[in-house]
Amino acid sequence: MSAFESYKETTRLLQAHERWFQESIPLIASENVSSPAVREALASDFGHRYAEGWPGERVYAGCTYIDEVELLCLDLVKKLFKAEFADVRPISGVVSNLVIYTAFTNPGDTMMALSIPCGGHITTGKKRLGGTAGAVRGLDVQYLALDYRELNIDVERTEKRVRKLVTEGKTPSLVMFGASVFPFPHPIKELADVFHDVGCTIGYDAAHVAGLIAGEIFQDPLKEGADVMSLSTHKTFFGPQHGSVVSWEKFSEQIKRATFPGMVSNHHLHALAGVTLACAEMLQFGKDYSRQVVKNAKALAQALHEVGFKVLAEHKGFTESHVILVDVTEQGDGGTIERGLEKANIIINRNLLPWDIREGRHFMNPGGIRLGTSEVTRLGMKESEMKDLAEFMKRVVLKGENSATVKHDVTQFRKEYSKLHYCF
Ligand code: DSN
Repeated sequence: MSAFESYKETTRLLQAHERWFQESIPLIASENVSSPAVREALASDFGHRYAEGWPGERVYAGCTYIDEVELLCLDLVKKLFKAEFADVRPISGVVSNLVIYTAFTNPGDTMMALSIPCGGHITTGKKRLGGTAGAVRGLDVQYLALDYRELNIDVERTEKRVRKLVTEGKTPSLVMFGASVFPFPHPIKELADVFHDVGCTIGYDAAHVAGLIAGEIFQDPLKEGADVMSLSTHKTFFGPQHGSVVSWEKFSEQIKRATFPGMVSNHHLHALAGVTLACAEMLQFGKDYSRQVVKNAKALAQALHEVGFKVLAEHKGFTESHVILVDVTEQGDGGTIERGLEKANIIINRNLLPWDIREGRHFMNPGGIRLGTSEVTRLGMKESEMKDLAEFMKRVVLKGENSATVKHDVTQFRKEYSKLHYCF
């Protein structure tokens, strides 16, 4: 392909992708869409500039307006998360977690977190699995115990594990609450003393639930005992792809230093401007939005359950967040089902169930699928539409209907939901 043909082809692919997503039902729990104002910020001149350092102490000239935006962003983030201190420079959730590891641990330290099959994120993974905490920061990752039925951290077993680690001379210096499969608030309050009493810093990865925390519909980690919290700004929080760390004033210097010069040089100023706009949107519309996200997740879970899917945690209403986990082992495997739904323009992701590895399943063909309702909520869908989504999924997965027929109906259905809600 010539240079110009490659150029044209890239443009064509971008347009084809946009069109496809406008005709699809987006149910990936870690995704969302940002407002037109945020998208405009992403294309602004801020994206061409450098601003290393803290506002007012930059390494470059030309930062007059950038500094003002960043100071606004800091104020808004502190307000939304009721935090004494914020650093909005980490450029992603992964980088935000690395800032926490750098600020609060030394290589070789023990860190506790959920394992990946139990919903943990790759950033909290062990070295042998290539996880960020183990492979990049050199931490010895030990697991928090998960109660499979409750889909939440088991307080009693975790407490025992901490005591055992202390007697083995492996006292954890950091625990990371939070997860990528995160249907219920984690027991920070119940475990805060257990960790603090052994000198362990309590971290919380709010990547998935930041929008729900800001909307005051989920737990408030800092109030419940967390020392520091990392964010992604683009999952339930509906900004551009970026990160942030919030904490208490007493930890501000070590976090600032870990971020710069530790983890970022430039901090993607176009994204920072987008985050600032999204924070203002969240402040104005976040309570209504986050309540509807959770209502939709519960309604989707209930509707899927009623049409015949095995949605986990039925006995506790399936979820208190944006995410639900479905066991699809009776229908096949998560990988095949993900591909089948994609052909019908229903975009979900396959997911390990906590017991999958033990039962010999693999992340390519796991026993589960994960669904999230943030993006469909932003598109204006409510509880009644969740029944339509469950019906589409039933036709593909349970009835084996031709994907092309369902795709046609999904495309027609999506035409009613082209406007973005919860923005100015
Ligand atoms: N892997 C992403 C998720 O889907 O949860 C987070 O980075």
